[in-house]
Amino acid sequence: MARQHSHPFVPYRPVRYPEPEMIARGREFYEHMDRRRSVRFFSDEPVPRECVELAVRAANTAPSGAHQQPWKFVIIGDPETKRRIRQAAEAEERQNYEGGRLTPEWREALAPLETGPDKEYLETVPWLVVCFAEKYGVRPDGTRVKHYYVNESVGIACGFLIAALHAMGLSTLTHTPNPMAFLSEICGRPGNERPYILFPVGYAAPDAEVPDLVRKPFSEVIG
Ligand code: IYR
Repeated sequence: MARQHSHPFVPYRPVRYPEPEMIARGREFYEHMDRRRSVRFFSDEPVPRECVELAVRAANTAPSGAHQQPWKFVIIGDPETKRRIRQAAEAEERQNYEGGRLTPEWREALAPLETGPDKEYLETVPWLVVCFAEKYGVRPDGTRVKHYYVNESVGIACGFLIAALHAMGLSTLTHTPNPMAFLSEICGRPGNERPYILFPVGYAAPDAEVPDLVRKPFSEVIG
């Protein structure tokens, strides 16, 4: 008997593959993702805005609490805004690294990444994408809409964004300058939006290097 719905439903028939093809596709995708690395050395080579927009479209397909899609992505390409963001991020990071705001434990955890307060890449890259999380929605009459699972939802969307950029041969970094309230001001965002992650987007520099990190073995991530 047909299910009864009180809201519109449509058929959904995801593509199915024979088992060997499932495994081949799964392996290919895993190996593709395993080749992704966070990058801190970027080329200034231009990237079509369309690539960034496609990545945001991919992010916008993420599942979200009650399908509220509690995210906003601000795409920045003009040099003056990039410069302001770099200046503000570096001012905060100098207090972290040189003003003692990072705890010794935190410093120790970061040591292998050799990060520091200089964030040159924020100006080098052709694009910055700033993801904002909508803590709550706002109706046209100004009243608030409660949002559910905002962190989980926006985190998944950002994962999709990262995967989409990687699929296009682009690199990024999940940069979280701390604190990052300055992003709300520079991007002119309303009070219901909280800066979530700042993504520099571009090609990795031809001489880019990344820390020689090892991923946890499979056996260790299976609980
Ligand atoms: N936000 C700082 C520090 C930093 C923190 C973590 I956790 C990292 O994985 C990397 C950096 C910075 O951007 O340098």
